[in-house]
Amino acid sequence: MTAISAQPYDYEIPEHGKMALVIIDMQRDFLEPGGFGDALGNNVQLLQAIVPTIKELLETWRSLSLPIIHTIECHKPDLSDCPPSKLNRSKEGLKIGDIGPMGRILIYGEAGNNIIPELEPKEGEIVILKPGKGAFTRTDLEAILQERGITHLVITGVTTEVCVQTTMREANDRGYECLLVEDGTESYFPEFKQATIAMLWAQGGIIGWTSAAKSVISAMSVG
Ligand code: C5J
Repeated sequence: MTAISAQPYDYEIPEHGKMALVIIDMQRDFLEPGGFGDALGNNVQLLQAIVPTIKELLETWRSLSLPIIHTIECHKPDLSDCPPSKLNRSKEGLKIGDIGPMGRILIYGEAGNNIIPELEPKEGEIVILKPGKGAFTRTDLEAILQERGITHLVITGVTTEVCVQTTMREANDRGYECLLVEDGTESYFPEFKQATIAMLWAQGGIIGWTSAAKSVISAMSVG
């Protein structure tokens, strides 16, 4: 069996079709200049730097006809799926549902809520609309994975310590074998990214594995 060189040890690639690429929340409002993240004073260039890497992984998965999952953090226009505990937390005054630079913040269908054009999903790829930080919370993701026999998740996206880490922990608890691509994920706070990576594979891979995109792609090409 082919394996990906990873931390804390090699990650075995399962049989064809069982390993999905997961791309978390690569949305315009988080990544683009003039978006919500930018308006809050975050350096969105940090997040933009991972786009070519994720694109390369996406092309690899597409060329091998392997399952691809995109997620979008979003809410219904009436906010009925947004608990007060999430709605009321905002440091800068702008809240979910308010008008931001690219439409209502985190509302499905608004311009800023869309996935960036470079990584736009193609027909047949799975798109999970998630109201929480984790992609399993109040979504059909687990049922979809079970139906398709997917057991392994190669995870990318933003932000490392929030939606990416939460999703990986949720997946790990459900029995999925997860690998985070280190240069395929980013945070507005580099120290949070590094801390997340270190804690995921501590204690013999307590949450899973991490690896570089080039190691993933070269193992996929061989396998
Ligand atoms: C994500 C967030 N996608 N940081 N959202 O991480 O609120």
